[in-house]
Amino acid sequence: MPLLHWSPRSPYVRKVMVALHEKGLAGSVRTVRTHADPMIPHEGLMAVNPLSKIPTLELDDGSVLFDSHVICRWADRTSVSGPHLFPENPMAERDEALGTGLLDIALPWLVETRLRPEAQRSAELAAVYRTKMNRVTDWLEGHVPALEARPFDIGHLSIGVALSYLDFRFDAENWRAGRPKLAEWHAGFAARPSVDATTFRDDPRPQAA
Ligand SMILES: N[C@@H](CCC(=O)N[C@@H](CS)C(=O)NCC(=O)O)C(=O)O
Repeated sequence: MPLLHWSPRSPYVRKVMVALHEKGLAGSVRTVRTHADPMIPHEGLMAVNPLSKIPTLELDDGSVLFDSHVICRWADRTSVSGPHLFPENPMAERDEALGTGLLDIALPWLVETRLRPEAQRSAELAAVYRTKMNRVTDWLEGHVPALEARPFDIGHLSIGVALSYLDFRFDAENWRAGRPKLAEWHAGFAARPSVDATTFRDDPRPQAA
């Protein structure tokens, strides 16, 4: 059975978990809790993914897949059940890039504001991340009719997970304020069984390998 390097804290992993649930594959993949710390390269993980990142999926034939985009595509190709996550419409993958791009802002923002030793934190960088987060969510507020006009795909999945991650780590930013359409759209996303089954959680970290 394929083995997924997994964490309940990682939004990129959650993208994959939601995709596996949507495609009816959640019971066909084992998970192993892997702590991928950007400051501590993980020897065990690097043996299969030299980038030392999760999600990483080890397949039965010994081949390895990363990153979240590639694994979600694999899930879509592997199972015909559930929504077609990667349709011909390029807007699906454009919106996937937007959701993942929001995560690519949120993760370093988290490092900058909470994880880096206080003396090394940059208020300037944190302000840049906040500006970008606000611009992306403003853009999305105007983009809700386009999201609602097409069936659920990887774009909805990626944007929905990114907004859920803002709730998990940046609740005080209150992204819903002034964005009622996006808030309503996200409530519909959060009600999907695949999303409900894969919530973020600050579990105890495993020992470094
Ligand atoms: N582009 C990658 C990003 C994956 C990523 O950055 N994952 C984080 C965990 S949330 C990680 O493994 N960080 C460890 C590191 O950067 O060394 C994807 O979409 O899968």
